Amino acid sequence: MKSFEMNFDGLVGPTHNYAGLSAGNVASIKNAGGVSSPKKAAQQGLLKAKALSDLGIPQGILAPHLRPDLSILKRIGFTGSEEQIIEKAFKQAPEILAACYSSSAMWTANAATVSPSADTEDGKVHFTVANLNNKFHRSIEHELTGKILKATFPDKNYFVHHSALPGVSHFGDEGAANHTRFCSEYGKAGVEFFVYGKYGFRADKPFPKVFPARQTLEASQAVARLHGLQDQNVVYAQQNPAVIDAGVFHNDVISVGNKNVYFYHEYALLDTKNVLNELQSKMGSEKLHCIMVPASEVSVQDAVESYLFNSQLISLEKDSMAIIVPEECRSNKNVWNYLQKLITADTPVKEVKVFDVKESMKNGGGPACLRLRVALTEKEINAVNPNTVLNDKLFSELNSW
Ligand code: SUG
Repeated sequence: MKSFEMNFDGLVGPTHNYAGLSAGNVASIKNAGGVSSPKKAAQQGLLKAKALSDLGIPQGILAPHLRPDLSILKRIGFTGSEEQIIEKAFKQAPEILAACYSSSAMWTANAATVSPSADTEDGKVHFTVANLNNKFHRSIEHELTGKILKATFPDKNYFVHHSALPGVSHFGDEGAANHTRFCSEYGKAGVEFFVYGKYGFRADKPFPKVFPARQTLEASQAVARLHGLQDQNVVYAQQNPAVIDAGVFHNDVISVGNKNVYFYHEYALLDTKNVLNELQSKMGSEKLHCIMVPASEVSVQDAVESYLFNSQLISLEKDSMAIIVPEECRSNKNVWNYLQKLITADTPVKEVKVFDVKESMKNGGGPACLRLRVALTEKEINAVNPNTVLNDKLFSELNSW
């Protein structure tokens, strides 16, 4: 049976802004108070999504959330008409109001963790919506995100939806940004790779000291349990706490995988050698191409500034891949030189495609942050809500809107 990887990009909402809400995310803090253009942001995101769809990669769009989130403002004691609530919050708690205006649901890599039907015990596609509990403005996303995902994947014969894990730091869960899947074909059983920043219940284990680790091992294990994954198809790895302290707040800022390719920075993980061995042994006869980017060529700082690893690795023809990178990779000399070398080296990555997603980048969201990957069989893809599928008509409707 045919299988696909479909990307669901978040449509940027009309309140997209730079409020400096994400400590540990260098771009968010650096650009706090800057002037945003929600319109440009939405158009940049749509252009990227449309270009991928034109390359033959199925593409969906997830709706933005209603903002400001008045229900939260009511819950914390603001009363009156909508205008009065906003006015009072603006006077008494402008930081909280800013958080309630955030368009952060656009980064759908944080919407959920998804396990394709080939990996799960019951043969259905499983979604666990991420609690995003490390940041207030993101912790208010999961309820509506869950509803959007249910409306996008409504057929219970194929899709199972789990609600967010308990909303405390012990179970901090940031969804697909800390999850990669390796496989030979999207429709065949693969190895699900969960990267966590710290242990939720073990203070004696390593953890970052400057910035928060948003994902715990226990959260990743809970997701694997909920999805009915087999131990022999799962690998857990701890992210290097030093890179979190250098601004790598999600694993997708320091590594990315697709099919049988793992593209990662030398310092991404804590115990690289053992992790790679485990990945290869669980992949069985399928050879995993591990492309390690050495710190001598691209520093962690280069990676954080350029978002080289927040790229999308997409499969074009058999065994050939393209890497979708943000403009910032072209303006960083070390990164650009590295990319030129990469596409001529003996790896499946043969092409670089550059996209301008600056509006999102200024909040620390690159091409890969804007998309949720869902591997689907032909039957499952036919069960996706057709109104969410990006085609010429939806593209032009959304652009004119
Ligand atoms: O959670 N930025 C987001 C960026 C998310 C990026 N996602 C992935 N790496 N997958 C975050 O830090 C900034 C909002 C502000 O400052 O206004 C923000 O939420």
